[in-house]
Amino acid sequence: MRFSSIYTAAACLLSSFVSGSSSLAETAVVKPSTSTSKITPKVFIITHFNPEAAVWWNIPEFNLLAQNITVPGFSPLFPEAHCTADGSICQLITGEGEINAAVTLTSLVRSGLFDLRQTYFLIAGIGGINPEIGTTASVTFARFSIQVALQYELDAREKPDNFSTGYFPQDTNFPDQYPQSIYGTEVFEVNDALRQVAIGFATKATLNDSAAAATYRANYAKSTRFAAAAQGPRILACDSATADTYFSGALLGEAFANYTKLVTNGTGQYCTSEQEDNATLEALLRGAASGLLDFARIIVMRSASDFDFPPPGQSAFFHLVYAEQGGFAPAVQNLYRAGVKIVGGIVNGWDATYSKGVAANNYVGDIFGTLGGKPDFGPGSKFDNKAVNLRKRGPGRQGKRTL
Ligand SMILES: *[C@@H]1O[C@H](CO)[C@@H](O)[C@H](O)[C@H]1NC(C)=O
Ligand SMILES: *[C@@H]1O[C@H](CO)[C@@H](O)[C@H](O)[C@H]1NC(C)=O
Ligand SMILES: *[C@@H]1O[C@H](CO)[C@@H](O)[C@H](O)[C@H]1NC(C)=O
Ligand SMILES: *[C@@H]1O[C@H](CO)[C@@H](O)[C@H](O)[C@H]1NC(C)=O
Ligand SMILES: *[C@@H]1O[C@H](CO)[C@@H](O)[C@H](O)[C@H]1NC(C)=O
Ligand SMILES: *[C@H]1O[C@H](CO)[C@@H](O)[C@H](O)[C@H]1NC(C)=O
Repeated sequence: MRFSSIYTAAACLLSSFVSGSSSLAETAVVKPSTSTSKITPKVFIITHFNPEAAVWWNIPEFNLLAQNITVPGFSPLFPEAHCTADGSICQLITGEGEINAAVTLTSLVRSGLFDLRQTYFLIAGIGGINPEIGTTASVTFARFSIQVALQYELDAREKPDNFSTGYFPQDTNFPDQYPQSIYGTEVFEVNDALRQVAIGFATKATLNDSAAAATYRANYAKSTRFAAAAQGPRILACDSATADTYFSGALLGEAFANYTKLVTNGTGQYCTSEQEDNATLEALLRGAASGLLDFARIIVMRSASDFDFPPPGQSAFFHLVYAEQGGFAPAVQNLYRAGVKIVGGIVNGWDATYSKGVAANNYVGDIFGTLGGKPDFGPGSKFDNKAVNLRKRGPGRQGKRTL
């Protein structure tokens, strides 16, 4: 409430000047110095809806509910950032989906309430998991974040017979062709050295699981293709796909795995699906381009609440809508269990190590190279020149068919 009450006081002060009313005595208690002091978090935890956020509350390690800070532009459902009393650890809730994530993070970055230049951002959310790579209740750390549904789509009933899926990249005429219309949010790459640090910390956690999750994942043991799904939860390094559409089923899972490979030049390995990360990353990228934060201090952590495609012999519809997959509770729990090791590791090692940052040894940024450097994904030189041209051409479909 600290900042919101200051705003209220400032608004009173202003209106008293305007109206000539006599409420100055009340507002005089506000110390001017407080109104310019910014919260300087060491770690900002980014969650997306209430269950992901609440798992961090009332924990023994720190109290995120010591300060609630109203941030203009946050979701009407989640208007406040939550911080420890000293402001060293904060949390926000974006609201779900790409639009909520982009607007909330943009509002945070531009609020003027926080100094984020040294802040580590820990994206801590649940997602679907590719059963070829892992299982429910696992905690994954992405290097690439891919906006997979930013493609053309035909309902599969109307697709040409030679298409493997109804999705095909924009300005192409067949699935698996490199997209010829680039919006700039297709791929983000985060600091891999920091990812390894985060994985090192997370590995110290004892992961939670549930009997229901164990029962459901046993269904995947019927196929060797899904050996990873049948094992218990783990910490995994693999990439994350963003789409507003909550897709499910073997064919879309495979189509988006193919697309992830395509746009990362074979480097990215699709393992989790979620609805926010690319939007969060785009907002942070623009903040970094304005010098407001360090894009090399972002960790993309997603735990697995459900499988994105069904076990052998089960329909995609039943799997999505009716099956008791059992992964939600342990996945949410594991965001905290793995995440708190990361937060603690960064905060405890702040002076010696983390205040300085973790030097990246890979390309860090977006597909345009906005922050400098050349993307190490995408078909190299072909992409490097084209992206710039496409960007200059203006947004959206205007550039279509003229390439
Ligand atoms: C912050 O908000 C939470 C509810 O979201 C509440 O439980 C807590 O008491 C609030 N903290 C303060 C300091 O007002
Ligand atoms: C796929 O089928 C469509 C429609 O019949 C045809 O126009 C196109 O050339 C085919 N593409 C390939 C790569 O075979
Ligand atoms: C998982 O977490 C739940 C809720 O906190 C707890 O009841 C359960 O005992 C935990 N199970 C394991 C295996 O850690
Ligand atoms: C994914 O790519 C493989 C290899 O190119 C292809 O055989 C398969 O049909 C694709 N799957 C989908 C659903 O597009
Ligand atoms: C993309 O992959 C090819 C080989 O698969 C490689 O020659 C090329 O340099 C890669 N491009 C980038 C930008 O990494
Ligand atoms: C979204 O983020 C993922 C990584 O989290 C990245 O692989 C992907 O390219 C991003 N997609 C878009 C459209 O930004």
